[in-house]
Amino acid sequence: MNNAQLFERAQQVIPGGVNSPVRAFRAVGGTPRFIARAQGACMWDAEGQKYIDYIGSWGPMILGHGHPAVLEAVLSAAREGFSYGAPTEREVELAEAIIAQVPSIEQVRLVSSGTEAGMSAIRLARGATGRSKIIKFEGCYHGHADALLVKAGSGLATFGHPTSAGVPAEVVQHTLVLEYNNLEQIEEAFRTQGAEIACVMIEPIAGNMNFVRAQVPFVKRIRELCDQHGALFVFDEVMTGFRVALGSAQSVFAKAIPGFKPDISVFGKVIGGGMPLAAFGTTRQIMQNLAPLGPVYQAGTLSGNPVATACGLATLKEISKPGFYEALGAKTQQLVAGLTLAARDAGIPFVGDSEGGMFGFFFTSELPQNYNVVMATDKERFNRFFHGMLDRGVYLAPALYEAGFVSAAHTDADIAATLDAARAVFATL
Ligand code: HOZ
Repeated sequence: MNNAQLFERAQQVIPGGVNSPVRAFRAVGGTPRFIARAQGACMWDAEGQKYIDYIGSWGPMILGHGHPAVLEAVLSAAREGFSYGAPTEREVELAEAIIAQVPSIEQVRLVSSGTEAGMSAIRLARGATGRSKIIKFEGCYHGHADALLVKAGSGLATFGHPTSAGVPAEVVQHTLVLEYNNLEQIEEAFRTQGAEIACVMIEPIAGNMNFVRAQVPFVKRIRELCDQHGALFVFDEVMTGFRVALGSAQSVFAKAIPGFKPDISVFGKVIGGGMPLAAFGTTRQIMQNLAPLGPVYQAGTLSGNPVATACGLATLKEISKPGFYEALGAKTQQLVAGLTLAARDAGIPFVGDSEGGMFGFFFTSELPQNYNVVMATDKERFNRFFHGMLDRGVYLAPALYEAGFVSAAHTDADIAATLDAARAVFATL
């Protein structure tokens, strides 16, 4: 069956034909590609068409597809059993491996998805502080837990509105949504409601509005405000964790803000190496609130799954090798610089940015600082670029609002082929 036939068939039995909305290509139009297999930096669809993959399963595949050491670890773990519902040594090893790279956390709880980790982090923050209110930022996505599917209210004094049907207004009444990188709003929120705020949750580099960095003074000030008011600072590193640096985005901010640490960190994607695995972690003291030690409940049948932990551990072992992030970061920068140059040569307004193996680009002339500015960039041009690249065998994220990912398996030839394709497409825009 070809992609169109598979999509038609899928729509009969799966809503929209997909198990996660962005895969349906609604933002860019056209027929989603049904992927048959992947190896290294490439994927092949049901029609045998090859693509250079810059999604990498939306972040996890930092080593590329089918890395031999990871594959071997997964196959060997699978032979020993898929799931036990009982503790294993490998979970301990993975927890130790995560903690070893992230000085802000002393303990982690392993779960199965970023949504679960984010939701549990919020519950933990509320349980530990005894407070209800949480602050998030417009354009940051923290999974699809009810309390986090919120858009900004009409003013700072008003709490947000649900962004999904099925989420009662009462459920989001404790969620305050502020503008990303807006210092005045966060100051005002703490000045008026500081004693009630359990936590501030942020994507330190937002990967769900393409690629937008939280500015250093913004992060620094949130840290100070949380400390002054007894609120917890939650870094959602589901995308950035072990992706932008071995120490994750918090290590990048710690370079600019000496001693900087968030209180709670949320991980997913890379730590599972492509298997369903995520985690949240913090100090031993805050973690004491979690069941079975404390009153904050959290559990999961597949949490710490033996095959997923094998995949995660093998991945962490590879990415911990000296020089890994230097090479990955250089390759990603080479891609973004090449795209920027090609766009400039074609006279097209274009800006890009990257950190480690994560990147983004916009059809506009200045890097956006918040969601509204991202929304004002040239979406039609992005969509034409996306399809032009796809037709030439380059698979970018099928929406302007998503970050891109480079893997260690991308070769210089892959980057060169991508830039050749981009030059050809820019000429048509
Ligand atoms: N959460 C991803 C978008 N930021 C989509 C994941 C997927 O469709 O696989």
